[in-house]
Amino acid sequence: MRATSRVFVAGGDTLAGAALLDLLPDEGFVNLVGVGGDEPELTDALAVNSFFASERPEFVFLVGGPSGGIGLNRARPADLMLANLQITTNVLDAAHRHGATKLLYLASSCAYPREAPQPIRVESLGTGPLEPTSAAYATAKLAGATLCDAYRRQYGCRFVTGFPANPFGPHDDFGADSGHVIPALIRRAHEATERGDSVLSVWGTGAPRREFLFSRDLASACLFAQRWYDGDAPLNLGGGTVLSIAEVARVVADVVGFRGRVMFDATKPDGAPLKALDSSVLVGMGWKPTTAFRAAVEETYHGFLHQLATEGVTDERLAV
Ligand code: GFB
Repeated sequence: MRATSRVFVAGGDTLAGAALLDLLPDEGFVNLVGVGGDEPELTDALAVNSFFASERPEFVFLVGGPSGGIGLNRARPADLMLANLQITTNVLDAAHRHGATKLLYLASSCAYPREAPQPIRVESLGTGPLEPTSAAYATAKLAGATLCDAYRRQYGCRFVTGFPANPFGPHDDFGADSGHVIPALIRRAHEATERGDSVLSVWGTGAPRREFLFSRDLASACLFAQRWYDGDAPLNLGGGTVLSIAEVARVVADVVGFRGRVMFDATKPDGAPLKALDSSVLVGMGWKPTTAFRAAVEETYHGFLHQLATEGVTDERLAV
């Protein structure tokens, strides 16, 4: 990649996309195409095709497509699956037709089998049943990864799939029911503090463990992979912090200033018991995350306060 390469972030309004659009100019890239209102509607095949025909992006980050936490996955599996399938097929097809030099596709760690040995290696893909709460979305992500591989095999396209650890950051969806655990808890802890509640309710038992990756670190991992990785195998994008949900809740409560009690609501689903990625290939190539977990939660809380003060925080954004 050169500073003048034409770079397209497909999904610039998502958590990972917004972080990439912040990072790329800082890294000297001066030719970003399809930014803001210029990004085509990714579910519209004709719009995506004509965008690629006119703008001819050379390097593509395919990070678009709606996603959400366990609540959204249970409430809207069809919407999540359909939009992700449409976006992935549209963008991969257009990138192939119009000769993009390279594409990085961001899948999701929920595409791994629920019972995969931990930390999860890419060899575990397709070896067992998916976590049922997110199986529809995960199947769309698996299809995307398989399609990248198929284009690689059939046409020699340099399409690479990355599997990120659970991302979070300032541009998150802070919907109390739709968001992932960190933004949802930030929202609820903030509102509980404002009301002077004595109890903060956390879904599930608090025992599940997740590997978390700050969105700026995820963007940096994506750029690193785009620049330096061109293997046939997908690449895990992790190396972040593995914490239990109870530990996460304590950090969030502390950052937000919630002084009451944290209670676990075991009537809500836990999801997978543990998800941590084996990112030894990426780390072995010289990449590692740089943001400490607490500092990342603080920055995410500032992102929430900013969203609250500007656009307001909606309850179901259906975006990454
Ligand atoms: O973030 P989350 O929805 O991601 O949930 P998953 C992680 C854990 O946090 C689960 C608990 O054990 C939840 O029960 N949790 C506690 C909460 N309080 C809350 C809360 O207020 N909101 C949420 N959302 N969780 C997602 C997949 O699963 O992982 C997506 O559903 C995506 O498809 C994403 O792949 C990376 O790791 O369980």
